[in-house]
Amino acid sequence: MKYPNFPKDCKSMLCKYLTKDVFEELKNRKTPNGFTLEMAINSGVKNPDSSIGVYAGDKESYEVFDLLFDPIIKEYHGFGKDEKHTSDFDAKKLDMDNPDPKGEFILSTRIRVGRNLDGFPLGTIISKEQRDEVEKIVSNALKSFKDELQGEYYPLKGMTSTIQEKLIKEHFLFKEGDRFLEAAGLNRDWPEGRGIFHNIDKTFLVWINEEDELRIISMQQGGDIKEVFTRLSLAVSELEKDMKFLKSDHLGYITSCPTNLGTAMRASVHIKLSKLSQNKELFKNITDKFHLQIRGIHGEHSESEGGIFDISNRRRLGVTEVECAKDLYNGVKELIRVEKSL
Ligand code: ADP
Ligand code: DAR
Repeated sequence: MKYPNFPKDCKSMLCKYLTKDVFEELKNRKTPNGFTLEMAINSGVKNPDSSIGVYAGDKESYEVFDLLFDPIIKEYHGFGKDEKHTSDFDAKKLDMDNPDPKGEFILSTRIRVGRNLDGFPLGTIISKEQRDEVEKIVSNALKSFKDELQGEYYPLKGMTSTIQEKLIKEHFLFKEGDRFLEAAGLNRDWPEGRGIFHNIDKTFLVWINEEDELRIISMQQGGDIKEVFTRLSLAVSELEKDMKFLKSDHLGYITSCPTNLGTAMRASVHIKLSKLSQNKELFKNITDKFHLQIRGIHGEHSESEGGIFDISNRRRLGVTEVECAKDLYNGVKELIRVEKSL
């Protein structure tokens, strides 16, 4: 393997931290599942416009390739290599009202966590047989869910393009063909082993074998962050009765992308900020101050439409689930206060 030929204007964390020395140290290492440095960095090599550019193949990747992952985790999460992550998913600790009780600004709220099964590699090097096994384990467990969480599993294989496009358009289903995931090996055997579970109201959903083996999602119209969080917390604890998730004392829940480690939680609102968004500097100052991330109306790598933005917590590791939700709440309160003042 040769040192990659990064373009001069490459700004990814891969370009920044894969120095020639780190490359020489890591280039011949392999994890117990056979994951190599070349596999870990392929997405960032093929897509030099990546923000991060690196994915893990298993829990061991974060130790075997620590010289590359540690500085990336430090820069993205502000989390040191000797720190320990702690979890707190207790909805009773969320002392918050609805930040937009009249529904003037927030169209909808969505909170998701990524999870991967203990005993399996991550999606980047999982075999087809293993991925099909993950689909079977998770979809079978979901079949027994009751009451508000009761629903049905819809495999992607055999789903009509009309239904697929409608679910994507309505923000319920993952998009296809993301070039970053493609180059990371996460789209292999597509659509085999992939699908979506959802309850009748589409307020509880589980994506199976997209970027992570599970994306567990709670979502609804309006801004009641606490209600969405409470439903998600219940769903995750129900799933934990039937399966063990990959985690470590140091990094919390293990995910394929290092940006999702720890809580693997992204708590977001679709919010209309037509005045504030005209002042890009002020908008960014507020989101930076409150550790928020701005995405477009169709999530990552999409644009906003009609002054509506996807605003979510940026910190996921070294903070608890309760703190992720509070990051969103505190930031949204300030964004609404400033929008009203303009
Ligand atoms: P993820 O959040 O799962 O990492 P994306 O950013 O691609 O992935 O978002 C996935 C889907 O969830 C997209 O269709 C996006 O529009 C939708 N979404 C995200 N936040 C919200 C929200 N607050 N309300 C409705 N849909 C949302
Ligand atoms: N697009 C990849 C991943 C960034 C974080 N988003 C995830 N994991 N979906 C990049 O390196 O830009």
